[in-house]
Amino acid sequence: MSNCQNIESSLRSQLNTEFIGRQLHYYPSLTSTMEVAKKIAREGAAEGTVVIADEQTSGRGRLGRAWLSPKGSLAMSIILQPSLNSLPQLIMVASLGAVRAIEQIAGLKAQIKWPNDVLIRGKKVCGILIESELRGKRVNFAIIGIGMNVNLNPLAFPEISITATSLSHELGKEVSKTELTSALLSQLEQLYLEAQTGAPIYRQWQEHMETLGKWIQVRVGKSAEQGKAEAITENGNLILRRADGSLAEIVVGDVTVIKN
Ligand code: BT5
Repeated sequence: MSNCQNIESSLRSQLNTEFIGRQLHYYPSLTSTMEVAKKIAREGAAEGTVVIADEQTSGRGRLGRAWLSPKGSLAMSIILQPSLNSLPQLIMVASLGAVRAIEQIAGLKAQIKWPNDVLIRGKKVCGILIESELRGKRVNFAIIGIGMNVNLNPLAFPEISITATSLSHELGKEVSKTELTSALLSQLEQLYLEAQTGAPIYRQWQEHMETLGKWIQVRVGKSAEQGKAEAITENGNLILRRADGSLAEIVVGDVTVIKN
């Protein structure tokens, strides 16, 4: 049995999910799991289909940014068919699932930086990308992309050495990627099903949000807003209180903390 089949079959045997990961496409190396997931979603892949790669050669973040995924990182995309109403909750499902799986398998406390980063001790350990395609008022498919630094040395990668961390770097030992992936898929399934029933996932999300209560700058394209991160809405938007007391509701952006 090749190493690739080994990893794939041990992951299959450890899966505790009903539907997420039951269809599993495993690759030792890929350009980006998002590309393959999108292609097979358009061809009608079942809900819960997972595309997973040991390394990506053109991993991507938001807004055309690059996502580094060398061997030792976890890169996967999950195809879902949420209701239109619950689409905004996918980012919460994904980041909260990552926080819980990290705690469960590595025993580490992780926090969420609005909107899509998972941090340990202020450094990025996991990034999330959501892409979706609508057909009329229906979600044709949505894809959750998750990249996590599991067993890698962030100091070996100059692009991220200052801002990133990994589970092995924090723990001083390696973590089983199979156990982590299986735990993550279980957490995602549970949260996704909760979100579909209309449960208020944002409350739990908010509890892990390190951004709240801080004085921040949010960059949206070329413009920027400053204020205190005051609350999260049900849809995951950030409520910012500006210095003059007025409120702004921010849907997307990049946050920099100015003052704790
Ligand atoms: C993200 O974008 O954080 C979303 C990353 C999603 C990656 C997954 S992996 C599986 C799936 N397939 C893909 O091709 N993508 C998804 P954003 O918020 O735009 O953050 C990107 C920024 O994070 C970069 O500009 C770097 O500064 C930083 N970065 C890149 N690689 C990193 C890494 N491995 N660890 C920590 N930070 C990283």
